[in-house]
Amino acid sequence: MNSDRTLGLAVAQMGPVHLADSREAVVRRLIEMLREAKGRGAGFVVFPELALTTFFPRYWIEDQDELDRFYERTMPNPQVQPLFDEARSLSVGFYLGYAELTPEGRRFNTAILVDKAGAIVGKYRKIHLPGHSDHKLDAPFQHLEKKYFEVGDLGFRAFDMDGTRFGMCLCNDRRWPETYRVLSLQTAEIVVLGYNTPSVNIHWNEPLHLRTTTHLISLQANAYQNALWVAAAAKCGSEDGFHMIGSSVIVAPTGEIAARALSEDDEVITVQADLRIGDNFRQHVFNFAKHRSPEHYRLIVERVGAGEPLA
Ligand code: ING
Repeated sequence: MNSDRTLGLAVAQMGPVHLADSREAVVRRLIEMLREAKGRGAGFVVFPELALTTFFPRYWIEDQDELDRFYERTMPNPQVQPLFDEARSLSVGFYLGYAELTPEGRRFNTAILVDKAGAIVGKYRKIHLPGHSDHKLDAPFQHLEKKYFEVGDLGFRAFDMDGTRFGMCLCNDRRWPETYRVLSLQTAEIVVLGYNTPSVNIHWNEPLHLRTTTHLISLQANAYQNALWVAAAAKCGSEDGFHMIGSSVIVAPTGEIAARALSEDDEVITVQADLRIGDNFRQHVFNFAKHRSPEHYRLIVERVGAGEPLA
């Protein structure tokens, strides 16, 4: 039997971050949850997407300086440094989502992987940007990720950290099977992600419960189909009156939910994740080398939108 491969894994769900909340106040909340996770035996903590600010893509913002307030120009930076310092002193790694403004002026919805020594070992820029770029005057709120961010240019990559192979993604990426398959083809053992998911669908009258249902189906199915642990951290609750779903979860490679947040506030959930669970599924069920036939999957890469049946 291979050695003990247990990862003390935590998801730190965040309650609302309002427009008026400072980064300093948010970072204090993150540090508090990091300490709680450590106290419960976690060595790695997943924070949400865009964790440092309110979910600003809900607003139509024309003033560039006002919009730039929501982005980080450097990472770490003085506001976030206390989180890096505390994580290093507690020897805890973490995933953090934030809005990135590069020195060249490019904007991405970004996440980083930080190891127990406080070093950034991986970066990911969101590829599946949902929503729209036009101003929907009749909508109760906007979803302007296609206006405020570029499509990520770093691809889906797996990173080795503290003896475990991590994949990262962000929010809407979790709904696309390609995300997990590209990562599991790099032998990722765990995929970590943050999300901000509005309860209300601005495109059609979707029953509210379906937001949580489709969120869980996406994580559980893809965890099982790729023999992955999946840890997903919500920023949730009502941000200045705009509600987002919670249901942060840690899902095992069996597809089963190993832990789930119960509130819509700051809440830490933890699992002593046995990474060996994925081994059996990779060997006996989703043994890619043994069973896959990419010559029959070509449409997945060759086509963007759906088209005519193959001749
Ligand atoms: N939010 C939502 C998400 O993917 C969404 C947007 C919800 C798209 C439901 C489609 C269906 O959870 C972000 N930020 O991607």
